[in-house]
Amino acid sequence: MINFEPLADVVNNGKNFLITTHVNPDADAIGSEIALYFILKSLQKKINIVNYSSTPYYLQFLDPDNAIQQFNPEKHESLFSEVDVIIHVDLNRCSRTVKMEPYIKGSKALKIIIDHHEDPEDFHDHLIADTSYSSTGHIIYDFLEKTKITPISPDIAIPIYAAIMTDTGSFKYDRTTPRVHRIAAHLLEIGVNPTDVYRQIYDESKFTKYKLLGRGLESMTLFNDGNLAVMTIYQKDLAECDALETDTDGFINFCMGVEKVVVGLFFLELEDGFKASLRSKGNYSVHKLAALFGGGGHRNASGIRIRNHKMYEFKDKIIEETIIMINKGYDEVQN
Ligand SMILES: [Mn+2]
Repeated sequence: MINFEPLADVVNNGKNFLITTHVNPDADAIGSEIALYFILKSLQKKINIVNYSSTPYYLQFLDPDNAIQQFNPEKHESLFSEVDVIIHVDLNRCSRTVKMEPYIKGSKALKIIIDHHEDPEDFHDHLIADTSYSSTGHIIYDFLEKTKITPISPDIAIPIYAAIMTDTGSFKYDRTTPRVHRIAAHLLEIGVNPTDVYRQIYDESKFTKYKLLGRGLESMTLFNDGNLAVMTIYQKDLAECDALETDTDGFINFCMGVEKVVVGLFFLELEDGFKASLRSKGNYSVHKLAALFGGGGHRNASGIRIRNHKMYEFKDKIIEETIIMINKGYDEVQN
């Protein structure tokens, strides 16, 4: 059980807040930022939200005030000395803020992490974290419920619902507990329209995404007797389909839909390196696998991002280590 008192103290006593999250933010990252923004706004605090990445088009509806700014060193440098609190949501490693990292680490502001990933880095003053939570949005909900610091308005309920819905894979992953459904029910009572939130995130995609998905599905390959599925997208595919990195969000799930597959790997070539998304079922821990290559995340969902190296230098090695992990059997820690 998380002790929310330190966070309540900071929220009550802080005056000038900076909120940020990880590179390529998902709906849990953006939803948690916006929920916090409306909480702090209701308490008349000064708030800036600054992210390294721009907000994906299908998440912009979560930011009705257009509060999120994209990081620009010239514009934001002074902010890091002006604010008295920096809150990092859905973030376990400061390097996941990319070029913001030196500014964050150099700032004298009080640093808070609100997160549910494994192995948080020690760069914080207060860690509000628990890996058993479905999402960071879920932690923020509990914070509100426990402390009653402000009522849960629809403005706060919508981004929290989006965070929980997406991080549970629309209420199907294994942290979809009765409690998660009770929270969702409460958020619906407050006024969240679940059809509308789902549609805006998943059913308003650009056609280019589906052209690119075709390339991804075509590339899918099975290894190790069919229990490992690998999908790959190259820069060439992005260019030819006129698609963006964010269009690949969710492609990994198609690897997990294949019978017998227990681990899925999605490789995306980037302009300055590559990223790999790792997913697993049950007790197979892709978090440990990702950690071998400097990545991290959760037991069943992790990521690796490597800059200044070509994808081919690492891809075979990552597949090799995945097969070793699968053949070793279940994660020894879980048994
Ligand atoms: Mn999350």
